[in-house]
Amino acid sequence: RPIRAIGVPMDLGADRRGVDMGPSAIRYAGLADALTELGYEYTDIGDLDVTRPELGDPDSVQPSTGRAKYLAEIRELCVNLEATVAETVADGTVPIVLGGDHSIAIGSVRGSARSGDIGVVWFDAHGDFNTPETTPSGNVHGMPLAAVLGHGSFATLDWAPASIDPENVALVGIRNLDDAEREALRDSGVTVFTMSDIDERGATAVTEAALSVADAPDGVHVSLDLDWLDPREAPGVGTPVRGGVTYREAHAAMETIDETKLRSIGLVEVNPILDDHNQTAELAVELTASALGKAIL
Ligand code: DIR
Ligand code: MN
Ligand code: MN
Ligand code: MN
Repeated sequence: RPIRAIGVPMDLGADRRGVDMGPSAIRYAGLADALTELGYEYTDIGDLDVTRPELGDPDSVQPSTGRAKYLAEIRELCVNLEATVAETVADGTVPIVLGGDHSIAIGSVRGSARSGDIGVVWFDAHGDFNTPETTPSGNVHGMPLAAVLGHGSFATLDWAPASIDPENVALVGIRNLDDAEREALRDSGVTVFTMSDIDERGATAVTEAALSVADAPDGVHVSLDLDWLDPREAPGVGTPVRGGVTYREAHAAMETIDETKLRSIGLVEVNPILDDHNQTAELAVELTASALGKAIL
C-alpha cells in the first residue's frame, strides 16, 4: 500500500517552542527507509505552509467565548491539511502526518473522516479535550479532540465538528487531565483508557479494547502524541508527564494495530530542542513501523 508523508511544522499550539522541527527530525530519523523496508511505496510531499509564531497574532481572531491562541493561523493550516489528507485517502494512500504540535490533528482527523465512517485512537498523556471555555492555557494543542467533536465554542466555527461518532473514539495512556476537561470527557461518549488501566490490564489488552471501540467501517485514525510515552523514553516533548508507557509497552501497543485497518496516522509533539540526540523522533519512526506491520520475527 502506498504511504505519503505530509510535514506540518506547526509551532502555534503550545508554549514550549521547537516542535516545528519535528517533521525534519522524524525524516532524519529514517522514516522513509523504515517504511520502504516494510514494502510500502513511500512518498513525501514536503511541508505545508505554517505561519511562524513571530508573524502571527495570538488574538487576531477569537471564538465567541473563551480563548484559543493563534486560532486564525491554526484554522488556516488545518483547512489546508484537511484537504491534503482527504485527497491522500481518496487516492488509496495512507497519510502520515508529521507534526508539529497536536493542534494539527484537527485537520488530520477531519480530512480522514471527510469521506468515511472512521474511528480514532488517541495515544497521549493528556486528554486534549479542553475547549476555549475550559482551557487553563489557551493552547490549542490541549483542545484538538474536543474541537473535532464540536465541543464548546468550536461548535460555532465552520470547521467543526467532524463526522465522527464519539462512541468510536478512544484515548489511551491518559494521566493528566484538567478538572473541567475531566468533567467534559465523562459526558462525551469518548472511552478513556488511563495509565491505571494499562497497569491493571497491560498495554496489549488495553490497546485491543481501544481498537475495538474505534472499529468503524472505513478504518481508524491513529493519533500518536509522543508524550504518551514515559519521558525517560521520549524526552523530546514539550509537556512531559511522568508515569507513561515504557518502550516495550509502546511497541506492544503499536503491534496490536491491524495495519490493514489503519486509514491515517499522525505523529505529533516531537520537540528536537528538548530531545536527547533525536531519540524521540527515532522512537516515533520505530513505533510507526510497528503499527504498520513490522514484527521481530
Ligand atoms: C493542558 C496541557 N491540559 C492544556 N495539554 C497538553 O494546556 O490544555 N496536551 N499538553 O498535549
Ligand atoms: Mn500530550
Ligand atoms: Mn496531545
Ligand atoms: Mn500489526
